[in-house]
Amino acid sequence: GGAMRVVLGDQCSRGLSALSDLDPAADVVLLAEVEAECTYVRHHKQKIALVLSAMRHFARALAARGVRVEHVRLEDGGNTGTLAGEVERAARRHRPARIVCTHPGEWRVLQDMLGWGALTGLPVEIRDDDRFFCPPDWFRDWAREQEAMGEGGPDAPEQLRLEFFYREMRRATGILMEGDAPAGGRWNFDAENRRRLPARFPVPEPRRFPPDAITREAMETVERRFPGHFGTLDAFGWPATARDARAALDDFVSNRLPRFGHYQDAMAAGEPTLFHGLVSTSLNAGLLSPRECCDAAVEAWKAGSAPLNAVEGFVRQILGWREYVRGIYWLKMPGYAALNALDARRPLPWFYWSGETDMACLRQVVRQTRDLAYAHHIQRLMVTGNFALIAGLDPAQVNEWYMVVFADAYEWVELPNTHGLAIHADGGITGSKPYAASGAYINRMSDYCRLCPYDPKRATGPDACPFNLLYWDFLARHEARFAANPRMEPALENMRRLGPEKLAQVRAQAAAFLDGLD
Ligand code: FAD
Ligand code: DLZ
Ligand code: SF4
Repeated sequence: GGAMRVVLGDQCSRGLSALSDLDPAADVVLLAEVEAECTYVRHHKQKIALVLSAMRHFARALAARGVRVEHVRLEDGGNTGTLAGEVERAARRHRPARIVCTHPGEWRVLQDMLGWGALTGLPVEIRDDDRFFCPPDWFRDWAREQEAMGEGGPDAPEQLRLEFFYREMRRATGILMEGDAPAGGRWNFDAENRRRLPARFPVPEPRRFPPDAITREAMETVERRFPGHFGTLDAFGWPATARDARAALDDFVSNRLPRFGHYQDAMAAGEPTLFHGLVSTSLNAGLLSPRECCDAAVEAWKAGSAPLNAVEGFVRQILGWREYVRGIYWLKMPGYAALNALDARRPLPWFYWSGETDMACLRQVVRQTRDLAYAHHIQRLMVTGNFALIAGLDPAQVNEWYMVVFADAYEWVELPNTHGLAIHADGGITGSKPYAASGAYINRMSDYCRLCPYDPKRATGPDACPFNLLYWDFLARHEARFAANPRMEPALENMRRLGPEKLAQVRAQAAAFLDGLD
């Protein structure tokens, strides 16, 4: 017997390690659509449709190359509904000599996979997922070194910082390097990447990919099987094949990358995507490689069609942040998911699902998320994330929300962004200080406040912006903890400048606002 090679829904990559030495004469490839993966969180309808469509396209492409493919569809009779159940069933049918897999993206699935050997009585080989730049072991060693160098010793998590990691990755890959030096003489052009979008600034429509017959069928399956899941399918336009994913990347590089840098942190009403790449769904499902993305951006810079600040900014997100959060995830799981450093306990307000709130910024972001399964980084971090942080929302519920609502959500990337960057539940493993901000930040970086009944300049009175109330209340609530962090000193200083009387007034109003949320 040959090998049974298991391909998960986010492993639809030609170069997948589990397929590298495939013998079409002897081997079989298993792709299993299963209920459990569609419902372990109630994913956005677009995410499920995308993954099912990608699996169906991929299975077809393999079969067209003469590979024996066992593709179990969600609605096939006898489908056990779980990955383990389908692996066992397929092993009984095909009697392979061994099972070959690629390391899964989620800790939960790894635990499952580690049991497949006992379940089938077959040897199971789990290969590294080499679709990333940085192997988890390499990250582990790097993190240990950083911790050892930190003044606080091995328990000082503050030493794991993106910037240093990113430079190592630049050196290791040679991307945007000129010999030993960073291209253009600087590692980081962030300071140039914080512009507000000028009024009536033209924003190109990103290319959408109208659903083909396979995607339409996947969408019908989703409507039939998961009608109660969050979100709508009407605007589905994600690429579901490697070829379309590449076309989407090219569309970004030609039409949006040149302005990606300057407006990376901007937000604008009615502009859900601005100059962003829209590549995360493809990257995470395996339709696009991170190397391809970085190379395409660097090519544009070399050809003179995109400036370095934009190209470096984009490369940093993929070569830096994406790899960094994955490293943190595998270093810190499973404990990471349960962290709650700020002891946040408040339940997630209903408007996160309904969009029914008079806060214009939150309304815009939640509604576009429902319709598109997408929000860009600053919306995720500084609107829904910031509100969750300063309102003290329960990390487990916040985490679940982020897993549910986005088409690119997989726990390895979602969890460190949520528990780390957005709500600081990890106490500083990912970033050295919480990204807490008042309404002034949202007002500076967007035009949302013009649509809002609240006033971003007020912190008391009936039209005080809730972000202001909650921001000051958040700082006061955690003053003792934050006083130990020098990076929080300027914020605490501003808070103290309000004076005890005004602060008490703001906090009383914050308490009333929070009571009204439940
Ligand atoms: P662009 O802005 O064009 O960036 C290019 C690429 O860089 C992205 O596609 C992504 O692959 C990578 N990238 C950018 N920022 C990050 C980051 N902070 N971490 C990891 N990769 C990054 N990204 C996900 O892919 N899945 C998630 O579930 C997810 N959840 C998030 C939750 C929160 C609270 C926050 C603050 C961020 C989250 N991100 C997540 C990161 C980021 O917001 C998205 O990757 C990005 O918005 C995707 O859109 P884009 O492709 O247009 O990105
Ligand atoms: C996300 C997802 C969905 C919705 N459905 C399936 C599926 O039916 N079969 C499958 O193999 N994978 C699916 N996936 C992707 C897995 O959830 C993903 O592989 C794990 O979360 C690990 O990243
Ligand atoms: Fe959001 Fe406050 Fe601006 Fe309203 S005023 S849009 S709540 S930041």
